[in-house]
Amino acid sequence: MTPLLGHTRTRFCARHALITPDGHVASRVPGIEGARVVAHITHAMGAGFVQSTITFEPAGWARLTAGPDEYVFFVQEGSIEARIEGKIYLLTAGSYLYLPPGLGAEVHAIGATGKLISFQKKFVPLPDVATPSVLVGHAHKIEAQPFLGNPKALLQVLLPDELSFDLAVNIFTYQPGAALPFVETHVMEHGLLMLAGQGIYRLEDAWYPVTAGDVIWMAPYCPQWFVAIGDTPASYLYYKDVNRSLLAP
Ligand code: UGY
Ligand code: MN
Repeated sequence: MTPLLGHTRTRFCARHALITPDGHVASRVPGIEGARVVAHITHAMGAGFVQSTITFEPAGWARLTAGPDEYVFFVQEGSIEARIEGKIYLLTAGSYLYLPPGLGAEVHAIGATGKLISFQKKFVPLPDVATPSVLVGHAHKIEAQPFLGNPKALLQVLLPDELSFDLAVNIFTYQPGAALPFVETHVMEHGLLMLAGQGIYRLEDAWYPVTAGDVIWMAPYCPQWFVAIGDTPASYLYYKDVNRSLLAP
């Protein structure tokens, strides 16, 4: 269908944003070549983290220098190779990698292309708690747990539920008709990518139809609620800051 010129479902508000694929514009990012980088959520909009999509061309690469930031990469499509401290990690669709602060990495696609969802933030250390190490996993190996007892809303927690991690990245999968049991309002911030299916996301006092490819930012205390609709399950990948002092660092 021809897109309706001048129309978009994208909404950008002070405490939340819905960013739909029709409006994506790539950024040139130092240290990344031969890849299309779309910065969905950044400090420029008031967020405490960065969520981007990096789509590699065959000879593309990203070189991340060691610094105070940590990263979680989730492979959405294709195969990706990451080199960290001389070790090679092979990632396929559904795999993810945690890169702790203080380590550099070189990342590229193997084969035609590869698409990474990247969550990046400044790591907040805790006294007497060791910084996490590099971690690689696959979503298929993570058990799906009923969310607050609902077997039609399944949560997969990709990173260890340990104090050393100051961020969580999870996958939520809902059967059509399943919903969050209440409108959540919490101090934690979210960045979200719809992976599959459709639903209605309530953000503050607005209700948005959402579908695969949509990105959502929820600032701290943004009231939020979701119901899956349509004929197939809806799932989303999302970021959350966790496990740290409630006083600003
Ligand atoms: O982890 C969460 O806060 C999750 N229940 N939020 C959400 O899906 N919007
Ligand atoms: Mn939430």
